[in-house]
Amino acid sequence: MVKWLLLEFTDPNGPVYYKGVYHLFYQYNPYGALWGNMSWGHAISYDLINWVHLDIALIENEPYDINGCFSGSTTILQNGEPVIMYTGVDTESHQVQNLAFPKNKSDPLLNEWVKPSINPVVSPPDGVEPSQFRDPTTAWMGADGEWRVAIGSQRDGHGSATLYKSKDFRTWIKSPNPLHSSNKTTMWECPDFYPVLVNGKNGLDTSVQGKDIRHVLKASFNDHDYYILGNYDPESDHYDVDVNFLDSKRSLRYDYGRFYASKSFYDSEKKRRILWSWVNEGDTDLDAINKGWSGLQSIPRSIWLSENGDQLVQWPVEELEKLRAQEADVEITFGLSNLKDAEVLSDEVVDPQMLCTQKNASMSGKFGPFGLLVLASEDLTEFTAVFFRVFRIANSFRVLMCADQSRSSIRPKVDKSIYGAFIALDPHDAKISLRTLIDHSIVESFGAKGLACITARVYPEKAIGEQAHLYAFNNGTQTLSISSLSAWSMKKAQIVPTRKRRKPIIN
Ligand code: DQQ
Repeated sequence: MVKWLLLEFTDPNGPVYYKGVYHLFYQYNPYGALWGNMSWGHAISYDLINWVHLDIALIENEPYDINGCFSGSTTILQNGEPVIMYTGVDTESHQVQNLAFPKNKSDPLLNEWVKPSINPVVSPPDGVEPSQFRDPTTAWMGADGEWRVAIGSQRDGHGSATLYKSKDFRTWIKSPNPLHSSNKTTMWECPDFYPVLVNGKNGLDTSVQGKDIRHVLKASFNDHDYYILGNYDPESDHYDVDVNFLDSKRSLRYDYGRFYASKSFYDSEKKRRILWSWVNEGDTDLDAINKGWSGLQSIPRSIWLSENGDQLVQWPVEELEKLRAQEADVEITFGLSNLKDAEVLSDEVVDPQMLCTQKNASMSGKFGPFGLLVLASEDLTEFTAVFFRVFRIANSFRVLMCADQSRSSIRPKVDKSIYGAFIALDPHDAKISLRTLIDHSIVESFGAKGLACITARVYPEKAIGEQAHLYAFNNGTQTLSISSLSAWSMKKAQIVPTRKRRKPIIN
């Protein structure tokens, strides 16, 4: 949704708040609209909405990163100085971890970055595949005052977060045990490890330990960002998880649509944790070349633990409301009654995406489908439906949230998947809300106040600009009420390009 006309643009890297300025670095190809020549682009903002692009922060120009400056993180050291740790792909295509320091730490814009001569500071250890060892987390300090960092790794074909410790952030020693691993997944890309409060929406700095805190581990694999919850002991570095990745009937994901390689950071100004993610394209490589760019960043989301502690909740940062004038940010709440009559779902383990595909927006049911048709052409030959269905499983109620792209465009060869997620419904509070942020080719939806999120990429041909309509609908037999509906059109965020650009290489 924050769109940057930027050639190829993927993972958010090292987001940080420093001296009153938000910084977002990102995987960037300065020479083309497809993946390659990975460097760190750099943009800054005072409000997370309007952005100015600065010159590229890191380019692949040293033996230890000559084949790419891959993803990584920023940590604020105890003296207040930021340091980047990123993955370099070296001359042998091995993945090593490197540092970069600001040239002038009193510059709030952090315009220039210097790679120290001690790079690389970490090389692939025995047992880890040298081409699968990347994406260091933001570091945190343990009970002994030493820094820790976890690095995405693949061991014997399985995902793992290798743990390193350091007294000075320069010399890193591998810990005997990984922070965590799983034999059900392959490589973990872009791991993220951070504390969350058991009660409350405030975020925490990565190094905060103590009572009433739980730890989230996110890993990117199988094209999705999965997370688990657990208790971390800062003395032993033992991470005791509730349920490991892919071990439960219901694996937790940040988003059930297009959302990958995300990274969070602690905003010390507003005491919140903010999540960024790469939203990739659903059209073809040729489309990317023709339009000259590919890849979006999601709207930044605040993230915290739900009241019952079962999962995370996400909500667009409050600054987004500054852009509201009247209709591409829609909030609607549906009131439900006679829930006992809801359709029965016998199989609790059914895949929500499959269920949304079987029961798409045009298939009438009892409670639902009801929701919004967005980016709809007047003749309804194009629309994206974001909707709910309510089911009963024994004595509990489950809401199925779907984003149906099957009719989103008359264009062939663009992805038209139907996405789905489940949300538990409290029968004593029988209403369900939906907030949807809509831009030309992206629809970001937040169900039940952020308990389930689905990001869709759609490419309408007719439902563009003034021709894009919005409808609320109910195709279920059960009557519902709309207890609130607000819609705002959004002003354009300002994205200021850098003046200093590298010239493309013409072969
Ligand atoms: N993208 C980066 C890697 C990371 C992957 C390379 C995830 O560091 O693992 O561009 O999208």
